[in-house]
Amino acid sequence: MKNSRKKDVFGNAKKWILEAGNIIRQKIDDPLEIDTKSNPNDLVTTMDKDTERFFVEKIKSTYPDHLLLSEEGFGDEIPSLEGTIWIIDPIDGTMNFVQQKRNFAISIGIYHDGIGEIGLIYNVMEDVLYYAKRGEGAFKNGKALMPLEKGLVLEESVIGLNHLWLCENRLVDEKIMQDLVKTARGSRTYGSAALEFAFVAEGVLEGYLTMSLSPWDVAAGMILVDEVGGVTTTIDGEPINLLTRNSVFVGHPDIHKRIIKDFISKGRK
Ligand code: 2AM
Ligand code: CA
Repeated sequence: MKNSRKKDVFGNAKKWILEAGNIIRQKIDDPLEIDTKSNPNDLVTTMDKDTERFFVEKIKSTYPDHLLLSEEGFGDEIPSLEGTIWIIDPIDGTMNFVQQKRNFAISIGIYHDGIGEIGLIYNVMEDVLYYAKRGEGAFKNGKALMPLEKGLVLEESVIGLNHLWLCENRLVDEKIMQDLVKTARGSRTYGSAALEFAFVAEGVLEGYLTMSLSPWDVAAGMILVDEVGGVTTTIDGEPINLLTRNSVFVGHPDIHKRIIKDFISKGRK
């Protein structure tokens, strides 16, 4: 993407994400219509859909040549990553939004011919905006995030884990995952993949592993984490395919390497 175009796209994306967040904050106590999707705990609300429609309308009227891949389906059918594609989760952490009215984010990743150019993750209730532009670093409320510290060890790391890993036991041996949790200094489950990526980029979480995420859960976070020297792969260390669901393992490069070598490679089913 050309630099002048990128600046314009970033400016609008930032303006729209803050605007959408502001609307959500104003309506946070309004009654919600809640539906379920793939399972009884996979929630969607009118707010998810209205927020997604807000972005579709803005993007389509401003950039008619851009495409949109988004969670609630108001975007385009995306057969390939060719062109400029906005990959959007209007509310990441919908269960947190419904149950806690906090700890959720709007996530926007903008890709050009498959390359991540711009990522924004907005922690709506805390009014914290993380963003990154490829090659220009990552930022939190305008302040540059530092490159991830060298020489970290797992024994002093905090790892984000989705609880489904431990109880469903579908991909990795349960005992191995217990060993991982015992070896790390601590584990956390925040319930918003986008925020977990942002925390890895910020260096407050050394890794985050989960069984199955969609492109919109990871698109912005991957760009953010890449800018500070972090790594995002599937749990087997393979590249993420942004056209399908993937298992996801994002982290500090040393911790990522160690967890794959000493844990996942030994417990993979
Ligand atoms: P969502 O809130 O946008 O659905 C929860 O640990 C994290 O996993 C959230 O980022 C959530 O995104 C994501 N997730 C992806 N697929 C999910 C599913 N089928 N059910 C619940 N959470 C899912
Ligand atoms: Ca969502």
